Amino acid sequence: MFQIKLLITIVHDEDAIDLVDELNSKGYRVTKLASTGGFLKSGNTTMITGVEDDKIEECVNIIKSISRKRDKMVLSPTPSAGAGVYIPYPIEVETGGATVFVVDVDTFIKI
Ligand code: 2BA
Repeated sequence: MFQIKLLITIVHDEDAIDLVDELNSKGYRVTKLASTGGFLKSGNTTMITGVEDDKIEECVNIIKSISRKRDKMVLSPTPSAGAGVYIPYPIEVETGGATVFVVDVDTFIKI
């Protein structure tokens, strides 16, 4: 008997539509949520996908094939130390391809 898992996937906004299209075309249902990264304070996309556990590998492979890593220059979110003065400095941050959580689902009900 299959167990349902929930994939929670955080991707770059620019990859989101392609990923939804590809998952849908392979028969997966997706809910797409606008989200914000806590560190960069910029938009990203969170997708929730309910799948049977034997499909996790295929789903993760689809996510891998679409999601690209990106380097981004940002101002440091934490101040450099010194005399109470906030001096932002640029840092390079690598984001994505994707952050994926696989979560057990206790019960799945469709009405
Ligand atoms: P953000 O929190 O905006 O983080 C963007 C990128 O900044 C991260 O990329 C990572 O490279 C860097 N970063 C995050 N926190 C950092 C810190 N405390 N110090 C130094 N660098 C830091 P990713 O790891 O690819 O994460 C992309 C987005 O996925 C995150 O956006 C966040 O929205 C989500 N995410 C990643 N890991 C998560 C986790 N364990 N729990 C919840 N959300 C997570």
